Amino acid sequence: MQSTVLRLRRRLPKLPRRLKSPLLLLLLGLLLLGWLGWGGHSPRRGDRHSHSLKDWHDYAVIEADSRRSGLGEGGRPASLPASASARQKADLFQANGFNALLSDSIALDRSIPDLRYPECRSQLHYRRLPTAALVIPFHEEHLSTLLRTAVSCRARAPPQLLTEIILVDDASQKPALGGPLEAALAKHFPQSGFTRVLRAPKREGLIRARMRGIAAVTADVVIVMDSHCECGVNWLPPLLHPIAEDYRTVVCPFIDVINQETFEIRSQDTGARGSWSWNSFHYKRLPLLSESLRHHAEPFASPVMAGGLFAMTRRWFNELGGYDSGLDIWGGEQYELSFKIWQCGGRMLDAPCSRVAHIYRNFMPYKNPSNLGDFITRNFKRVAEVWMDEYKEQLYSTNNEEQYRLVDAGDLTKQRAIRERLKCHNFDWYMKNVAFDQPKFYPYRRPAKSLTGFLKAESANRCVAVAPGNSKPSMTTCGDGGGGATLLHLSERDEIRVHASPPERCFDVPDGRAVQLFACHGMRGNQYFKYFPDIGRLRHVPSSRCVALDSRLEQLALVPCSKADSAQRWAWVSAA
Ligand code: UD2
Ligand code: MN
Repeated sequence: MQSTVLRLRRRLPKLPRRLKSPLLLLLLGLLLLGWLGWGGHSPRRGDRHSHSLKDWHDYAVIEADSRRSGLGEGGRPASLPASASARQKADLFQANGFNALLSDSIALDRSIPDLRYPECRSQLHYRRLPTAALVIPFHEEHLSTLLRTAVSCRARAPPQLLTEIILVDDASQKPALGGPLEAALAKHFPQSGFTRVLRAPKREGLIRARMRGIAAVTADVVIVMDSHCECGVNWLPPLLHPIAEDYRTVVCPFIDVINQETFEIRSQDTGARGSWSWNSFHYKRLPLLSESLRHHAEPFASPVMAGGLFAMTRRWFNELGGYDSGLDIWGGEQYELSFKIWQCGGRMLDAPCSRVAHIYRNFMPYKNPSNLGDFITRNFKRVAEVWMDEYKEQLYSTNNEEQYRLVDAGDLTKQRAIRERLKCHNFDWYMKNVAFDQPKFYPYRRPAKSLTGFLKAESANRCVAVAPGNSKPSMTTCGDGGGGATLLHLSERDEIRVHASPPERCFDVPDGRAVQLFACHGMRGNQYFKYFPDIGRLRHVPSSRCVALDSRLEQLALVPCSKADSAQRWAWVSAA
């Protein structure tokens, strides 16, 4: 503060002394307003200089919604009549992952609850906003939930802004998604050319299906949506407003929850920033920063999008080369797009005043092509190899590591060329500037530096014992102070030394299958281990495999690292 004032004083040398202090006060006042965050605020009714802004609410639609009554109206929980067939309900639930039979009894244009913060009701947005197209990929979606997505988003969007809806059929087999879908679209959207259905000749996965849809868009902005959503009050203008200021800003709505059983619509929480966990690469969330808590209706920066719902200019999407077309079926694309948006000079915001509800389900109801192998790990590896630099090792060494190493990520030259061409920041920049508090909530898993104690299998009360003449460690019951277990030392040279028997012997894996004992050589090689205390993993570095309790042979086996395998979890129990 002091130095700001001083700097200001120095910049005003020519002014008469009398004028200096009022001017300073004015400048300080403006600075203070800036600090309070007023500068970044969305304008609202009553603000001055709002001639280029307007209230985009469609009060006729809001009013009509408020007068509706019936099953599921207002997003209230619904249920099927007692006469409904339990068998049919169960079959449709199994095929869709949600109560599709109930969906068929709820109006496509049902009313929804206004879950927004009250401040959103008076938010103004630019009078001139870019046009937008909705792109909805679907694979074996239930007809009524698919139609409801299009109908509800259209009904609550200004017609001059939402100019087209493109549905991309990712090789669905359900008969209802053929002729009946087209007939229903013609009925609900009579305006010629407003909806289009593109049909992929063979199964592509949601990533390439989205790209097929986006390539057909003529509007300025693309809005990607899952095929089982419902749009909230005035959902579109808050997405477009920040984009109108900068075509490289990508904006996500808040995602509310449509209950899979009752179709009730509720909010998830009061908002959060997107993130991931290192030891699963699952989408996770970070708490809001204090500034957003104070101005909770204002858009805020988010490191990662949830994936399915976002608004982005066609121009920026294309400049980024779209998605990596080598990503198959499902998964990882939210990271790919988020990382490159940020690393290559754009930014990503969540807009609390734009709400879209989505049916979350507990299982994936559709089948995936069996010839693609483990496509999720491959997708993750493609993203990590192109964008995450040295941070990728965090991902590999604390997950199903051997799988990550074995999977062939395929050709990455095109993706790396994009990063090169756009002179994108590296991942370290992203971690420090965008996901700066991520490690606080999802910490890096670091190996221990050195430890002394008894090695205990967490899946059983078994501890490692080394008898003087044996060539392999064996197992014994862990007792007080170790019982019959042998004191081991994880050294700073990353070897596991057996203290008991001079000359000291070390864990060694000469055959890649089981832990044996050899004279310590201090050269790492086959004696090179890392222990990750947070996940209890004891990893043999040269083979990228993990030590597991072989309870049948009562020895230490080397197996592919797996998070699910409890036999691979080890605790280092202190001797005291
Ligand atoms: C979440 C995201 C989804 C995507 C995915 C990870 C939300 C609300 N959803 O998926 O958008 O980021 O995580 O990749 O953020 N689909 C196809 N072809 C396929 C498989 C799916 O077109 O082979 C469609 C499907 O009909 C749906 C969309 O892709 O419209 C997403 O699939 P989902 O709803 O099964 O996945 P979800 O919600 O778990
Ligand atoms: Mn979904």
